[in-house]
Amino acid sequence: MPAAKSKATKLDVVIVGAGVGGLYAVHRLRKLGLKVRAYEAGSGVGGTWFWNRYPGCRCDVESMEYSYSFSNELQQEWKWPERYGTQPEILRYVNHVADRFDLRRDVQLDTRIRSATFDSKANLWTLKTDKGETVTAPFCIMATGNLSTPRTPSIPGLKSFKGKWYHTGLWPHAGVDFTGLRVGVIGTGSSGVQMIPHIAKQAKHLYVFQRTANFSLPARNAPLDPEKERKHKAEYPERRRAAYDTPFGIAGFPPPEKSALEATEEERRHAYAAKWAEGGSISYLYAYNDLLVNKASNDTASEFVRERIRATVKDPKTAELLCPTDHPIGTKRLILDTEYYETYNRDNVTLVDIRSAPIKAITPNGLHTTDAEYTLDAIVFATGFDAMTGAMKEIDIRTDKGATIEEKWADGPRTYLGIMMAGFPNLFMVTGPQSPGVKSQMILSCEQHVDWIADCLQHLRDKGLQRIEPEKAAEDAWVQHTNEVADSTLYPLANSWYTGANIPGKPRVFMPYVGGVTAYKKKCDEVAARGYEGFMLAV
Ligand code: N01
Repeated sequence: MPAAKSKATKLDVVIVGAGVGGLYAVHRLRKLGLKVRAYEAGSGVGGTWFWNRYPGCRCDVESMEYSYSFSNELQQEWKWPERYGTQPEILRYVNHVADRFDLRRDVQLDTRIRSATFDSKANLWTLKTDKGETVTAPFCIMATGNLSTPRTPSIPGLKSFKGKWYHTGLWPHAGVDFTGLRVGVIGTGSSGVQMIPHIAKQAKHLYVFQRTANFSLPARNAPLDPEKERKHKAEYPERRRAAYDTPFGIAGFPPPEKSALEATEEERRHAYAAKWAEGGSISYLYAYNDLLVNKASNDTASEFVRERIRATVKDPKTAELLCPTDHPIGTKRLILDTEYYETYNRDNVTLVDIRSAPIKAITPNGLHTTDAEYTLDAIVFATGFDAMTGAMKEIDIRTDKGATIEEKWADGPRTYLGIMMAGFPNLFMVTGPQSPGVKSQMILSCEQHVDWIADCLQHLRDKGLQRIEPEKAAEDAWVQHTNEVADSTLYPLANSWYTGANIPGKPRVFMPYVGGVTAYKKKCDEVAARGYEGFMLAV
Protein backbone atom coordinates (compact mmCIF):
# COMPACT_ATOMS: atom_id res chain seq x y z
CA MET A 1 0.00 0.00 0.00
CA PRO A 2 1.49 3.42 -0.88
CA ALA A 3 2.36 5.53 2.15
CA ALA A 4 -0.18 8.21 2.97
CA LYS A 5 0.98 11.56 1.66
CA SER A 6 2.03 13.48 4.75
CA LYS A 7 0.69 16.98 5.22
CA ALA A 8 3.06 19.92 5.11
CA THR A 9 4.00 21.63 8.38
CA LYS A 10 2.88 25.24 8.05
CA LEU A 11 4.91 27.91 9.79
CA ASP A 12 5.27 31.68 9.72
CA VAL A 13 9.05 31.42 9.62
CA VAL A 14 11.17 28.34 9.01
CA ILE A 15 14.69 28.43 10.44
CA VAL A 16 17.46 26.21 9.15
CA GLY A 17 19.98 25.38 11.87
CA ALA A 18 19.87 25.35 15.67
CA GLY A 19 23.29 26.73 16.44
CA VAL A 20 23.82 30.00 18.26
CA GLY A 21 22.04 32.03 15.54
CA GLY A 22 19.13 29.65 14.89
CA LEU A 23 18.33 29.29 18.59
CA TYR A 24 18.24 33.02 19.12
CA ALA A 25 15.99 33.36 16.05
CA VAL A 26 13.54 30.89 17.64
CA HIS A 27 13.50 32.93 20.84
CA ARG A 28 13.29 36.37 19.23
CA LEU A 29 10.66 35.55 16.60
CA ARG A 30 8.45 33.66 19.01
CA LYS A 31 8.29 36.87 21.03
CA LEU A 32 6.68 38.49 17.98
CA GLY A 33 3.97 35.83 18.18
CA LEU A 34 5.24 34.04 15.08
CA LYS A 35 4.97 30.32 14.58
CA VAL A 36 8.54 29.20 14.03
CA ARG A 37 10.54 26.00 13.98
CA ALA A 38 14.26 25.37 13.58
CA TYR A 39 15.41 22.27 11.68
CA GLU A 40 18.79 20.95 12.76
CA ALA A 41 20.85 18.19 11.14
CA GLY A 42 22.63 17.33 14.40
CA SER A 43 21.17 15.28 17.21
CA GLY A 44 21.65 18.22 19.57
CA VAL A 45 21.64 22.01 19.51
CA GLY A 46 24.81 24.12 19.43
CA GLY A 47 25.95 24.05 15.78
CA THR A 48 29.71 24.36 15.58
CA TRP A 49 30.04 23.52 19.29
CA PHE A 50 27.98 20.37 18.79
CA TRP A 51 30.14 19.05 15.95
CA ASN A 52 33.69 20.17 16.81
CA ARG A 53 34.61 17.99 19.80
CA TYR A 54 38.26 17.35 19.08
CA PRO A 55 40.67 17.39 22.03
CA GLY A 56 41.64 20.93 23.00
CA CYS A 57 38.73 22.57 21.18
CA ARG A 58 38.19 25.96 22.74
CA CYS A 59 36.92 29.38 21.67
CA ASP A 60 39.49 32.02 20.75
CA VAL A 61 37.24 34.84 22.00
CA GLU A 62 37.14 35.33 25.76
CA SER A 63 34.19 33.65 27.46
CA MET A 64 32.80 36.81 29.10
CA GLU A 65 32.45 38.21 25.57
CA TYR A 66 31.54 35.05 23.66
CA SER A 67 28.03 34.69 25.06
CA TYR A 68 24.52 35.97 24.44
CA SER A 69 23.66 39.52 25.53
CA PHE A 70 19.89 39.36 25.06
CA SER A 71 19.14 38.43 28.68
CA ASN A 72 20.87 40.30 31.47
CA GLU A 73 19.78 37.64 33.97
CA LEU A 74 21.46 34.98 31.84
CA GLN A 75 24.74 36.86 31.54
CA GLN A 76 24.77 37.71 35.23
CA GLU A 77 24.00 34.19 36.40
CA TRP A 78 26.14 32.10 34.06
CA LYS A 79 29.59 31.35 35.44
CA TRP A 80 32.46 30.77 33.03
CA PRO A 81 35.27 28.92 34.76
CA GLU A 82 38.09 30.01 32.46
CA ARG A 83 39.25 32.97 30.39
CA TYR A 84 38.39 31.05 27.18
CA GLY A 85 35.50 28.59 27.08
CA THR A 86 36.20 24.96 26.21
CA GLN A 87 33.93 23.22 23.71
CA PRO A 88 32.15 21.18 26.44
CA GLU A 89 31.55 24.34 28.50
CA ILE A 90 30.19 26.29 25.56
CA LEU A 91 27.95 23.40 24.53
CA ARG A 92 26.68 23.16 28.12
CA TYR A 93 25.94 26.89 28.01
CA VAL A 94 24.04 26.65 24.71
CA ASN A 95 21.99 23.74 26.09
CA HIS A 96 21.28 25.75 29.22
CA VAL A 97 19.98 28.60 27.03
CA ALA A 98 17.79 26.15 25.07
CA ASP A 99 16.27 24.88 28.34
CA ARG A 100 16.05 28.19 30.14
CA PHE A 101 14.11 29.83 27.29
CA ASP A 102 12.15 26.69 26.46
CA LEU A 103 13.46 26.66 22.89
CA ARG A 104 13.48 22.89 22.33
CA ARG A 105 9.77 22.62 21.67
CA ASP A 106 10.39 24.56 18.43
CA VAL A 107 13.55 22.76 17.39
CA GLN A 108 13.50 19.57 15.35
CA LEU A 109 16.77 17.66 15.61
CA ASP A 110 18.22 14.96 13.34
CA THR A 111 16.63 16.63 10.34
CA ARG A 112 18.59 17.96 7.40
CA ILE A 113 16.97 20.36 4.97
CA ARG A 114 17.61 19.17 1.41
CA SER A 115 15.81 21.80 -0.66
CA ALA A 116 14.04 25.13 -0.41
CA THR A 117 11.86 26.40 -3.26
CA PHE A 118 10.07 29.73 -3.49
CA ASP A 119 6.63 30.04 -5.04
CA SER A 120 6.44 33.66 -6.15
CA LYS A 121 2.66 33.70 -6.64
CA ALA A 122 1.93 32.39 -3.16
CA ASN A 123 4.98 34.09 -1.55
CA LEU A 124 5.78 30.79 0.06
CA TRP A 125 8.96 28.82 0.73
CA THR A 126 8.59 25.03 0.64
CA LEU A 127 11.38 23.07 2.29
CA LYS A 128 11.94 19.33 2.05
CA THR A 129 13.75 17.41 4.74
CA ASP A 130 15.84 14.26 4.48
CA LYS A 131 13.02 12.49 6.31
CA GLY A 132 10.59 13.22 3.48
CA GLU A 133 8.77 15.95 5.39
CA THR A 134 7.53 19.14 3.77
CA VAL A 135 7.58 22.46 5.59
CA THR A 136 6.08 25.67 4.25
CA ALA A 137 6.45 29.25 5.45
CA PRO A 138 6.31 32.72 3.87
CA PHE A 139 9.77 33.46 5.32
CA CYS A 140 12.89 31.36 5.64
CA ILE A 141 16.00 32.07 7.70
CA MET A 142 19.24 30.29 6.90
CA ALA A 143 21.15 30.05 10.18
CA THR A 144 23.42 27.43 8.67
CA GLY A 145 26.76 28.66 10.00
CA ASN A 146 29.96 29.70 8.29
CA LEU A 147 32.17 26.77 9.24
CA SER A 148 29.73 23.89 9.18
CA THR A 149 30.64 21.97 6.04
CA PRO A 150 33.76 19.90 6.86
CA ARG A 151 36.03 19.06 3.96
CA THR A 152 38.25 16.01 3.76
CA PRO A 153 40.69 16.27 0.85
CA SER A 154 40.40 13.57 -1.77
CA ILE A 155 43.70 11.80 -1.22
CA PRO A 156 43.91 8.50 -3.11
CA GLY A 157 43.75 5.38 -0.97
CA LEU A 158 41.83 6.66 2.06
CA LYS A 159 39.34 3.81 1.75
CA SER A 160 42.14 1.27 1.97
CA PHE A 161 43.44 2.63 5.30
CA LYS A 162 43.25 -0.09 7.98
CA GLY A 163 43.35 2.30 10.93
CA LYS A 164 40.72 4.82 11.98
CA TRP A 165 40.43 8.30 10.56
CA TYR A 166 38.62 11.40 11.79
CA HIS A 167 37.76 14.96 10.79
CA THR A 168 37.92 17.62 13.51
CA GLY A 169 34.51 18.95 12.49
CA LEU A 170 32.80 15.55 12.79
CA TRP A 171 34.39 14.29 15.98
CA PRO A 172 33.01 11.13 17.64
CA HIS A 173 30.90 11.95 20.70
CA ALA A 174 32.55 9.23 22.74
CA GLY A 175 35.94 10.86 22.20
CA VAL A 176 39.03 9.15 20.82
CA ASP A 177 41.80 7.57 22.83
CA PHE A 178 45.11 7.90 20.99
CA THR A 179 47.14 6.25 23.76
CA GLY A 180 49.99 4.23 22.35
CA LEU A 181 49.07 4.96 18.72
CA ARG A 182 51.06 6.35 15.81
CA VAL A 183 48.94 9.30 14.75
CA GLY A 184 49.09 11.59 11.72
CA VAL A 185 47.46 15.01 11.84
CA ILE A 186 46.97 16.69 8.47
CA GLY A 187 46.45 20.46 8.72
CA THR A 188 47.75 23.22 10.95
CA GLY A 189 44.92 25.77 11.09
CA SER A 190 43.13 26.65 14.36
CA SER A 191 41.76 23.12 14.79
CA GLY A 192 45.10 21.39 14.19
CA VAL A 193 47.05 23.81 16.36
CA GLN A 194 44.60 23.40 19.25
CA MET A 195 44.55 19.62 19.14
CA ILE A 196 48.21 18.82 18.40
CA PRO A 197 49.51 19.46 21.98
CA HIS A 198 46.74 17.23 23.37
CA ILE A 199 47.27 14.35 20.96
CA ALA A 200 51.04 14.57 21.47
CA LYS A 201 50.54 13.83 25.16
CA GLN A 202 48.68 10.59 24.36
CA ALA A 203 50.16 9.25 21.16
CA LYS A 204 53.13 6.94 20.90
CA HIS A 205 54.27 9.14 18.05
CA LEU A 206 52.61 12.11 16.38
CA TYR A 207 53.42 13.14 12.82
CA VAL A 208 52.14 16.59 11.89
CA PHE A 209 51.75 16.98 8.14
CA GLN A 210 52.06 20.70 7.47
CA ARG A 211 51.52 22.30 4.08
CA THR A 212 51.51 25.92 5.23
CA ALA A 213 52.74 27.35 8.51
CA ASN A 214 50.33 29.63 10.37
CA PHE A 215 50.86 32.32 12.95
CA SER A 216 49.76 31.35 16.44
CA LEU A 217 49.91 33.36 19.65
CA PRO A 218 49.73 32.14 23.23
CA ALA A 219 46.14 32.25 24.52
CA ARG A 220 47.31 32.56 28.13
CA ASN A 221 44.23 30.71 29.26
CA ALA A 222 43.67 30.64 33.02
CA PRO A 223 40.87 30.30 35.54
CA LEU A 224 38.70 33.38 35.37
CA ASP A 225 39.81 35.90 37.98
CA PRO A 226 36.77 36.42 40.30
CA GLU A 227 37.45 40.15 40.60
CA LYS A 228 37.66 40.52 36.80
CA GLU A 229 34.41 38.57 36.47
CA ARG A 230 32.65 40.73 39.08
CA LYS A 231 33.76 43.93 37.37
CA HIS A 232 32.85 42.66 33.91
CA LYS A 233 29.39 41.62 35.08
CA ALA A 234 28.80 44.98 36.75
CA GLU A 235 29.65 46.65 33.44
CA TYR A 236 27.90 44.10 31.21
CA PRO A 237 25.09 46.22 29.74
CA GLU A 238 27.48 49.08 28.93
CA ARG A 239 30.16 46.73 27.59
CA ARG A 240 27.67 44.97 25.31
CA ARG A 241 26.53 48.32 23.93
CA ALA A 242 30.12 49.52 23.54
CA ALA A 243 30.98 46.34 21.62
CA TYR A 244 28.98 47.68 18.67
CA ASP A 245 31.34 50.67 18.56
CA THR A 246 34.34 48.49 17.85
CA PRO A 247 35.63 46.87 14.63
CA PHE A 248 35.45 43.28 15.91
CA GLY A 249 32.43 43.61 18.19
CA ILE A 250 34.51 43.22 21.35
CA ALA A 251 34.83 46.05 23.85
CA GLY A 252 37.79 46.73 26.10
CA PHE A 253 40.53 47.25 23.52
CA PRO A 254 41.28 50.96 23.12
CA PRO A 255 42.00 51.66 19.44
CA PRO A 256 45.70 52.23 18.81
CA GLU A 257 46.67 55.65 17.54
CA LYS A 258 50.13 55.10 16.16
CA SER A 259 51.61 53.36 13.13
CA ALA A 260 54.17 50.66 13.80
CA LEU A 261 56.53 52.66 11.62
CA GLU A 262 56.30 55.68 13.91
CA ALA A 263 57.71 53.65 16.79
CA THR A 264 61.39 52.89 17.30
CA GLU A 265 62.63 49.32 16.99
CA GLU A 266 62.95 49.14 20.77
CA GLU A 267 59.45 50.51 21.38
CA ARG A 268 57.98 47.98 18.96
CA ARG A 269 59.76 45.07 20.61
CA HIS A 270 58.52 46.21 23.96
CA ALA A 271 54.94 46.60 22.68
CA TYR A 272 54.84 43.20 20.94
CA ALA A 273 56.43 41.48 23.95
CA ALA A 274 53.76 42.96 26.24
CA LYS A 275 50.99 41.75 23.91
CA TRP A 276 52.60 38.33 23.62
CA ALA A 277 52.65 38.09 27.42
CA GLU A 278 49.03 39.27 27.69
CA GLY A 279 47.67 36.71 25.19
CA GLY A 280 44.87 37.13 22.68
CA SER A 281 44.72 38.03 19.02
CA ILE A 282 42.90 41.38 19.02
CA SER A 283 45.29 42.65 21.64
CA TYR A 284 48.27 41.75 19.43
CA LEU A 285 46.80 43.19 16.24
CA TYR A 286 45.94 46.34 18.19
CA ALA A 287 49.57 47.01 19.03
CA TYR A 288 49.55 49.57 16.21
CA ASN A 289 46.87 51.09 14.03
CA ASP A 290 48.10 49.89 10.65
CA LEU A 291 49.06 46.24 11.08
CA LEU A 292 46.27 45.06 8.78
CA VAL A 293 46.68 47.74 6.14
CA ASN A 294 50.41 48.41 5.83
CA LYS A 295 52.71 45.58 4.80
CA ALA A 296 55.87 47.22 6.17
CA SER A 297 54.20 47.70 9.56
CA ASN A 298 52.82 44.18 9.50
CA ASP A 299 56.31 42.80 8.72
CA THR A 300 57.49 44.03 12.13
CA ALA A 301 54.65 42.22 13.95
CA SER A 302 55.08 39.08 11.84
CA GLU A 303 58.82 39.00 12.45
CA PHE A 304 58.39 39.30 16.21
CA VAL A 305 56.29 36.11 16.21
CA ARG A 306 58.80 34.31 13.98
CA GLU A 307 61.48 35.25 16.52
CA ARG A 308 59.37 33.78 19.32
CA ILE A 309 58.95 30.56 17.32
CA ARG A 310 62.72 30.31 16.77
CA ALA A 311 63.33 30.98 20.46
CA THR A 312 60.84 28.29 21.53
CA VAL A 313 61.46 25.41 19.13
CA LYS A 314 64.84 23.79 19.83
CA ASP A 315 65.46 22.14 16.46
CA PRO A 316 66.33 25.01 14.07
CA LYS A 317 65.06 23.17 10.98
CA THR A 318 61.67 22.50 12.60
CA ALA A 319 61.52 26.08 13.89
CA GLU A 320 62.13 27.46 10.41
CA LEU A 321 59.40 25.24 8.94
CA LEU A 322 56.97 26.53 11.57
CA CYS A 323 57.72 30.17 10.68
CA PRO A 324 54.99 31.48 8.37
CA THR A 325 56.36 33.33 5.37
CA ASP A 326 53.53 33.34 2.85
CA HIS A 327 51.09 35.78 4.49
CA PRO A 328 51.09 38.84 6.75
CA ILE A 329 50.11 38.08 10.35
CA GLY A 330 46.37 38.50 10.96
CA THR A 331 45.33 38.09 7.33
CA LYS A 332 44.37 34.48 8.08
CA ARG A 333 42.46 33.74 11.27
CA LEU A 334 45.10 34.40 13.91
CA ILE A 335 45.36 31.27 16.02
CA LEU A 336 45.52 31.14 19.81
CA ASP A 337 47.25 28.14 21.32
CA THR A 338 48.44 26.56 24.51
CA GLU A 339 51.96 25.17 24.17
CA TYR A 340 51.74 24.56 20.44
CA TYR A 341 55.31 25.46 19.50
CA GLU A 342 56.65 23.81 22.70
CA THR A 343 55.08 20.54 21.55
CA TYR A 344 57.67 20.25 18.78
CA ASN A 345 60.36 19.86 21.46
CA ARG A 346 58.89 16.49 22.43
CA ASP A 347 60.71 13.37 21.26
CA ASN A 348 57.46 11.80 20.08
CA VAL A 349 56.50 14.61 17.68
CA THR A 350 57.72 15.04 14.11
CA LEU A 351 56.84 17.90 11.78
CA VAL A 352 56.61 16.73 8.18
CA ASP A 353 56.84 19.35 5.44
CA ILE A 354 54.28 18.37 2.82
CA ARG A 355 54.87 21.58 0.88
CA SER A 356 58.23 20.33 -0.40
CA ALA A 357 57.19 16.64 -0.43
CA PRO A 358 53.39 16.44 -0.85
CA ILE A 359 51.21 13.54 0.26
CA LYS A 360 50.98 11.07 -2.63
CA ALA A 361 48.57 8.52 -1.22
CA ILE A 362 47.11 6.93 1.86
CA THR A 363 47.97 3.25 2.11
CA PRO A 364 46.50 0.44 4.24
CA ASN A 365 49.24 1.09 6.82
CA GLY A 366 49.69 4.83 6.70
CA LEU A 367 50.65 7.53 4.33
CA HIS A 368 53.13 8.11 1.51
CA THR A 369 54.64 11.47 0.72
CA THR A 370 56.75 11.93 -2.37
CA ASP A 371 59.86 11.19 -0.33
CA ALA A 372 58.89 8.92 2.57
CA GLU A 373 56.41 6.46 4.01
CA TYR A 374 54.80 6.89 7.45
CA THR A 375 53.21 4.00 9.34
CA LEU A 376 50.09 5.24 11.12
CA ASP A 377 47.35 3.76 13.31
CA ALA A 378 45.09 6.83 13.04
CA ILE A 379 44.78 9.85 10.76
CA VAL A 380 43.16 13.12 11.77
CA PHE A 381 42.05 15.55 9.12
CA ALA A 382 42.23 19.08 10.50
CA THR A 383 41.67 20.25 6.95
CA GLY A 384 38.91 22.78 7.50
CA PHE A 385 35.60 23.64 5.93
CA ASP A 386 33.91 24.82 2.77
CA ALA A 387 33.50 28.09 4.59
CA MET A 388 30.79 30.72 4.38
CA THR A 389 29.00 29.40 1.30
CA GLY A 390 29.28 25.59 1.70
CA ALA A 391 26.29 24.99 3.97
CA MET A 392 23.87 27.05 1.89
CA LYS A 393 25.10 25.53 -1.37
CA GLU A 394 24.48 22.04 -0.01
CA ILE A 395 20.78 22.91 0.03
CA ASP A 396 19.04 23.05 -3.33
CA ILE A 397 17.76 26.61 -2.99
CA ARG A 398 15.75 27.83 -5.98
CA THR A 399 12.75 29.92 -7.01
CA ASP A 400 9.97 29.23 -9.48
CA LYS A 401 11.46 32.01 -11.62
CA GLY A 402 14.47 29.80 -12.30
CA ALA A 403 16.98 31.32 -9.87
CA THR A 404 19.25 28.80 -8.12
CA ILE A 405 21.85 29.34 -5.41
CA GLU A 406 24.26 27.29 -7.51
CA GLU A 407 24.11 29.84 -10.35
CA LYS A 408 23.71 32.87 -8.12
CA TRP A 409 26.96 32.15 -6.31
CA ALA A 410 28.79 30.47 -9.19
CA ASP A 411 31.46 33.21 -9.24
CA GLY A 412 31.39 33.79 -5.48
CA PRO A 413 28.66 34.91 -3.10
CA ARG A 414 26.54 37.97 -3.87
CA THR A 415 24.39 39.40 -1.10
CA TYR A 416 22.98 42.66 0.16
CA LEU A 417 24.46 43.23 3.64
CA GLY A 418 25.04 39.49 3.99
CA ILE A 419 21.38 39.28 4.97
CA MET A 420 19.48 38.71 1.70
CA MET A 421 20.05 38.02 -2.00
CA ALA A 422 18.48 39.64 -5.06
CA GLY A 423 16.25 37.11 -6.81
CA PHE A 424 15.45 35.19 -3.59
CA PRO A 425 12.56 36.97 -1.84
CA ASN A 426 11.82 36.39 1.85
CA LEU A 427 15.03 34.40 2.35
CA PHE A 428 17.23 35.74 5.14
CA MET A 429 20.71 34.71 6.20
CA VAL A 430 22.25 34.98 9.65
CA THR A 431 25.86 36.22 9.27
CA GLY A 432 25.94 35.49 5.56
CA PRO A 433 28.87 36.28 3.27
CA GLN A 434 29.63 40.01 2.94
CA SER A 435 28.64 40.59 6.57
CA PRO A 436 31.27 40.97 9.32
CA GLY A 437 30.15 37.67 10.98
CA VAL A 438 33.36 35.65 10.95
CA LYS A 439 35.44 38.78 11.48
CA SER A 440 33.57 39.64 14.66
CA GLN A 441 32.40 38.18 17.94
CA MET A 442 30.04 35.71 16.27
CA ILE A 443 27.32 35.73 18.94
CA LEU A 444 27.06 39.52 18.79
CA SER A 445 26.72 39.33 15.00
CA CYS A 446 24.11 36.57 15.22
CA GLU A 447 22.09 38.67 17.65
CA GLN A 448 22.43 41.78 15.50
CA HIS A 449 21.25 39.94 12.37
CA VAL A 450 18.35 38.20 14.07
CA ASP A 451 17.24 41.48 15.69
CA TRP A 452 17.40 43.20 12.30
CA ILE A 453 15.38 40.40 10.68
CA ALA A 454 12.82 40.46 13.52
CA ASP A 455 12.38 44.23 13.16
CA CYS A 456 12.03 43.80 9.41
CA LEU A 457 9.33 41.13 9.81
CA GLN A 458 7.51 43.37 12.29
CA HIS A 459 7.71 46.24 9.79
CA LEU A 460 6.25 44.09 7.01
CA ARG A 461 3.45 42.99 9.30
CA ASP A 462 2.68 46.54 10.41
CA LYS A 463 2.47 47.68 6.80
CA GLY A 464 0.53 44.68 5.59
CA LEU A 465 3.39 43.62 3.30
CA GLN A 466 4.13 40.03 2.31
CA ARG A 467 7.41 40.24 0.51
CA ILE A 468 10.91 41.69 0.67
CA GLU A 469 13.81 41.29 -1.73
CA PRO A 470 16.96 43.33 -2.34
CA GLU A 471 17.22 45.43 -5.49
CA LYS A 472 19.95 44.13 -7.75
CA ALA A 473 21.59 47.57 -7.84
CA ALA A 474 21.76 47.70 -4.02
CA GLU A 475 23.29 44.23 -3.93
CA ASP A 476 25.84 45.09 -6.64
CA ALA A 477 26.83 48.23 -4.76
CA TRP A 478 27.24 46.29 -1.49
CA VAL A 479 29.35 43.59 -3.13
CA GLN A 480 31.52 46.27 -4.73
CA HIS A 481 31.86 48.11 -1.42
CA THR A 482 32.80 44.86 0.38
CA ASN A 483 35.49 44.20 -2.23
CA GLU A 484 36.83 47.74 -2.08
CA VAL A 485 37.08 47.64 1.69
CA ALA A 486 38.89 44.28 1.54
CA ASP A 487 41.24 45.58 -1.16
CA SER A 488 42.25 48.49 1.06
CA THR A 489 43.60 45.97 3.59
CA LEU A 490 46.21 43.20 3.54
CA TYR A 491 43.59 40.43 3.92
CA PRO A 492 43.40 39.45 0.24
CA LEU A 493 47.15 38.66 0.28
CA ALA A 494 46.53 35.41 2.16
CA ASN A 495 45.36 32.09 0.74
CA SER A 496 42.69 31.60 3.36
CA TRP A 497 39.19 30.23 3.72
CA TYR A 498 38.11 33.90 3.77
CA THR A 499 38.91 33.90 0.04
CA GLY A 500 37.80 30.33 -0.70
CA ALA A 501 41.42 29.44 -1.47
CA ASN A 502 41.27 26.28 0.68
CA ILE A 503 38.76 24.56 -1.58
CA PRO A 504 40.06 23.44 -5.00
CA GLY A 505 37.97 25.08 -7.74
CA LYS A 506 36.14 27.49 -5.44
CA PRO A 507 35.99 31.03 -6.89
CA ARG A 508 38.55 33.28 -5.26
CA VAL A 509 36.55 36.10 -3.68
CA PHE A 510 37.17 37.75 -0.34
CA MET A 511 33.91 36.90 1.45
CA PRO A 512 33.69 38.64 4.85
CA TYR A 513 32.96 42.34 5.25
CA VAL A 514 36.02 43.85 6.94
CA GLY A 515 34.82 47.43 7.30
CA GLY A 516 34.11 46.67 10.96
CA VAL A 517 31.05 46.05 13.09
CA THR A 518 30.44 49.76 13.78
CA ALA A 519 30.23 50.82 10.14
CA TYR A 520 28.23 47.72 9.26
CA LYS A 521 25.62 48.09 12.01
CA LYS A 522 25.26 51.78 11.18
CA LYS A 523 24.53 50.85 7.57
CA CYS A 524 21.99 48.16 8.57
CA ASP A 525 20.24 50.59 10.94
CA GLU A 526 20.15 53.33 8.31
CA VAL A 527 18.72 50.97 5.71
CA ALA A 528 15.90 50.03 8.11
CA ALA A 529 15.30 53.63 9.23
CA ARG A 530 14.89 54.68 5.58
CA GLY A 531 12.08 52.20 5.11
CA TYR A 532 14.38 49.34 4.03
CA GLU A 533 16.38 51.27 1.47
CA GLY A 534 17.67 49.05 -1.32
CA PHE A 535 14.89 46.52 -0.83
CA MET A 536 11.71 46.02 -2.84
CA LEU A 537 8.73 45.59 -0.52
CA ALA A 538 5.41 44.35 -1.83
CA VAL A 539 2.00 43.12 -0.75
O1 N01 B 1 40.70 24.88 9.13
P1 N01 B 1 41.70 25.79 8.28
P2 N01 B 1 40.50 24.81 10.72
N1 N01 B 1 46.58 18.58 2.14
O2 N01 B 1 41.09 25.91 6.93
C1 N01 B 1 45.40 22.10 5.62
C2 N01 B 1 37.52 28.41 13.17
N2 N01 B 1 37.99 27.69 14.32
O3 N01 B 1 39.46 23.78 10.98
O4 N01 B 1 46.89 26.28 4.53
C3 N01 B 1 47.28 19.03 3.19
O5 N01 B 1 42.07 27.02 8.99
C4 N01 B 1 45.56 23.56 5.36
O6 N01 B 1 46.77 23.81 4.69
P3 N01 B 1 46.89 25.06 3.65
C5 N01 B 1 38.52 29.49 12.86
O7 N01 B 1 37.85 30.61 12.36
C6 N01 B 1 38.04 28.38 15.48
O8 N01 B 1 41.78 24.66 11.39
O9 N01 B 1 45.66 25.00 2.79
N3 N01 B 1 46.84 19.97 4.04
C7 N01 B 1 45.48 24.11 6.79
O10 N01 B 1 46.69 23.97 7.44
C8 N01 B 1 39.38 28.82 11.82
O11 N01 B 1 40.09 29.71 11.01
C9 N01 B 1 38.54 27.80 16.58
O12 N01 B 1 48.15 24.82 2.93
C10 N01 B 1 45.62 20.47 3.79
C11 N01 B 1 44.45 23.19 7.43
O13 N01 B 1 44.43 22.01 6.65
C12 N01 B 1 38.36 28.00 11.08
O14 N01 B 1 37.49 27.52 12.08
C13 N01 B 1 38.99 26.50 16.55
C14 N01 B 1 44.83 20.02 2.72
C15 N01 B 1 43.05 23.77 7.43
O15 N01 B 1 43.02 24.92 8.21
C16 N01 B 1 38.91 26.83 10.32
O16 N01 B 1 39.94 26.21 11.08
C17 N01 B 1 38.93 25.80 15.37
C18 N01 B 1 45.37 19.04 1.87
N4 N01 B 1 44.70 18.60 0.79
C19 N01 B 1 38.43 26.41 14.26
N5 N01 B 1 43.66 20.71 2.76
C20 N01 B 1 38.61 28.60 17.80
O17 N01 B 1 37.71 29.31 18.20
C21 N01 B 1 43.73 21.54 3.82
N6 N01 B 1 44.91 21.39 4.44
C22 N01 B 1 39.87 28.56 18.51
